[in-house]
Amino acid sequence: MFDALSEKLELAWRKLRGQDKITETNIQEALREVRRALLDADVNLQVVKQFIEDVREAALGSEVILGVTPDQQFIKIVHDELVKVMGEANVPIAQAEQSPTIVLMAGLQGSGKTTTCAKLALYLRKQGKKSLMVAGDIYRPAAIDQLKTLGQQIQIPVFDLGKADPVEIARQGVETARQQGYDYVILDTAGRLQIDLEMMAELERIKAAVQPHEILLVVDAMIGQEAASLTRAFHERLGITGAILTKLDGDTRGGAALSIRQVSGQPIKFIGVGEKVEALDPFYPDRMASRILGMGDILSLVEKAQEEIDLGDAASMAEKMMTAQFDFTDFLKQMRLIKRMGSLAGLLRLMPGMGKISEEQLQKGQDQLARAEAMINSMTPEERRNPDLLARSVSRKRRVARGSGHKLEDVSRLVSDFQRMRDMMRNMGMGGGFPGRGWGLPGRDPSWRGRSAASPSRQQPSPKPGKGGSKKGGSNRGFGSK
Ligand SMILES: Nc1nc2c(ncn2[C@@H]2O[C@H](COP(=O)(O)OP(=O)(O)OP(=O)(O)O)[C@@H](O)[C@H]2O)c(=O)[nH]1
Ligand SMILES: [Mg+2]
Repeated sequence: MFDALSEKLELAWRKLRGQDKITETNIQEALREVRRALLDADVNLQVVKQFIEDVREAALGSEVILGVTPDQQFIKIVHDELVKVMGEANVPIAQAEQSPTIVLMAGLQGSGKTTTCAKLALYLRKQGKKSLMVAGDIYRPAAIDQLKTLGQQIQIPVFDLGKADPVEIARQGVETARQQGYDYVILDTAGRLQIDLEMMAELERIKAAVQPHEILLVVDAMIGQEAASLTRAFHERLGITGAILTKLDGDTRGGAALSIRQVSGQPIKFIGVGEKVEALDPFYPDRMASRILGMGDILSLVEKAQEEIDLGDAASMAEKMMTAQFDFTDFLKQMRLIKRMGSLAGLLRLMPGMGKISEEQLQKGQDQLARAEAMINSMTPEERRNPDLLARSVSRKRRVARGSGHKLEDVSRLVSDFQRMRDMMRNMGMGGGFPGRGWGLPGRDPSWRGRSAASPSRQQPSPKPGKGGSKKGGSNRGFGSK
């Protein structure tokens, strides 16, 4: 799901990639792409306008984060704003002080009300709560049977009075639940093709009669743009307390999720993700934001980078790289940092576009790093500081090979790769192509970091900004990757 939206947004990130920081100018275009993507995804225009303004403000006011690139940082900002629009945290279903908690389902025809009654009852049972479902749709011929069948399937009782007055059915259903000690009573109601006044009036009467604790608007995610006006109409008449967004498993464009909260101020509480009765999940704004952005889990990468990277360490590493003093000891540090941040496989999966990397490729990369580490561990401290010692001496290389259980040519390749990379850094006057590059780790782009607000005292006269850092394909150039 949300594929269309995330593909569009991918463009926005791409435009920021290779830039060295977020500025008024380069953000213009990225914002335009975000705007277009959201509109294409059927997000309501008003919602989009407000959203873009919020993102612009947040982006321009943001501090550079060490170890992540501007596009990654921008994604994080957009993500955080999405989370804000959708309501920060999950809001659980109401629980009345005195049982039963009365839940009224409302929504258009076919939005999933009846199915969701059963899903909710099942969900609540897993929380140890007993529910009674009430068949309040007397208009559609098979509606009562549909609810009963679902009830049998999950062994949840259904209260019905056949084709009686829906208000009376609701009243008696609630009364029965009260007498029989149910925790929840879930009222199914009739849907209509359009938001018609009669249906609203009936819902209002039911509301007045039973005073529900929870009025949940069931919205089919596929209605996109329409979600805004639908939500408004129901909220004005009925005062909804929340929403359930259904059919998110289908090929939807996701816009509805953004509109509901914005328009009503009420949270989405659950999402329907399939036809089966088990297919109901609590709604988490942050997860939904990640899904909309389709960026794997790049946000946790940014957060990890924020947490894990020792700022001082990163800055001195950058200095070393600029003066090409980077040695095997630093390399080892970098690798340990990668390890601390989780497995290489895990890390790569967090990267946009890396989701499809094969298990085999991942394993290979991981093995290569492990091999390099083993070899470096077999070096003397002197050799680590001065890789040229190894380059000049076959017997040293042979010792390292033996000590680490590798072949002589493995060690030779590690050393020559390392030297080549260091020469390259020296030539550019700055870092490039060492492990960690392209993974958003320190050293990715020292010129950017050099200007970081977090280390003003370490500012360097920035050498040819971005050159090494923006070249494509560098991340494949690590040790032993030939
Ligand atoms: N794929 C998918 N299908 C769903 C979901 N929720 C409901 N459906 C399907 O949508 C169709 C309509 O669901 P109902 O529960 O009958 O909808 P309703 O709102 O009660 O419809 P009316 O009673 O006619 O107003 C059924 O075929 C359900 O199986 C969902 O989350 N995912
Ligand atoms: Mg129904």
